[in-house]
Amino acid sequence: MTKIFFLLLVVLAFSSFGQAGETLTDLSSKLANVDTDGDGKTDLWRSFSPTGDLKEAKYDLNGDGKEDKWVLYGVGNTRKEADTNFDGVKDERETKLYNDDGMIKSTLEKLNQNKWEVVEEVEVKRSGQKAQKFLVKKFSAGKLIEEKLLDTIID
Ligand SMILES: [Ca+2]
Ligand SMILES: [Ca+2]
Repeated sequence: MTKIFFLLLVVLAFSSFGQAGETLTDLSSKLANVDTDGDGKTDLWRSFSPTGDLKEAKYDLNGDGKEDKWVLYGVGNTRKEADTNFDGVKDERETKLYNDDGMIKSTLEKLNQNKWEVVEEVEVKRSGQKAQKFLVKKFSAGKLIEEKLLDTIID
């Protein structure tokens, strides 16, 4: 951790980023290209909107220099895609939908014999502002195999 922090300091010292009053955390969160594991190679590429909002993040999870996880940040949604076995083909994707109260639904899909299948859905249902119910549906070969209330939170 100390090593990564030191590298970050070095990167920041020689980068063109930096405006008066910004903290280190602010600066590191705005770096477009990041070497998260400190091996000298970029493994996280990010792009931001003109207003500074994170729009897209791409990751190299196995250190081969090629992207294998992509996350798109939209308005009220995020979409993640991944090549989990690093064969160059995306095989997992997840969509999350949000409203002002937080996440309302997430859907996880996996590629199975060249077909996308929904394997899990999570729905967050709210009753007023106090109760949250997390409903999980699991699928196998396109069929619903389990449906349960995962959790109930009463504030
Ligand atoms: Ca990779
Ligand atoms: Ca793959």
